[in-house]
Amino acid sequence: MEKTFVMVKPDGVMRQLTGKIIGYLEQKGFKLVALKMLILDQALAEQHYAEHVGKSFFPGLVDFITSGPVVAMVWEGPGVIKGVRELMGATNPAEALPGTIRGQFAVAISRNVIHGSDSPVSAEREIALYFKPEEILAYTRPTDIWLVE
Ligand code: D4T
Repeated sequence: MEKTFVMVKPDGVMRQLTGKIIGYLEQKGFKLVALKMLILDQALAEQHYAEHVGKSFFPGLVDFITSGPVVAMVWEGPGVIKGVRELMGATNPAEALPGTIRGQFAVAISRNVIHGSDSPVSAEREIALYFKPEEILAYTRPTDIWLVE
């Protein structure tokens, strides 16, 4: 089954939005299969955002993402990578549609509450960055027969 990496960023944790964000993805029907709380060090932050090295916003991005706890998760479900990106809304919360997580909970691009992998390649890379294979659980929910054919 398709998996994606999702992270509640330090602003989301500090603003006590973690429960709402998890609830939002749960209500959709996606399955939480791994979760941990951690504070990113400089090295992990630079690996996570390797594609943005050299951009003007990179130093601020690394300072922000290492500034407090994050909640790192793996979610599973049909079409979960694109599905989570759509539920998150546009990177810039000013452009995120009402009803999306960023549309509801954020106003600034540098404080956009949540991260989700943007492709299967990113999902695989990011999951491996935060989780060992044995930390990702396989289980069946009683609701699976009502959510997944
Ligand atoms: P992440 O990776 O955090 O989920 O965000 P997106 O996938 O939606 O967007 P991104 O990789 O383009 O940007 C990564 C991260 O950098 C912040 N950012 C981005 C910023 O502070 N200023 C900027 O101009 C841009 C483009 C927001 C998300």
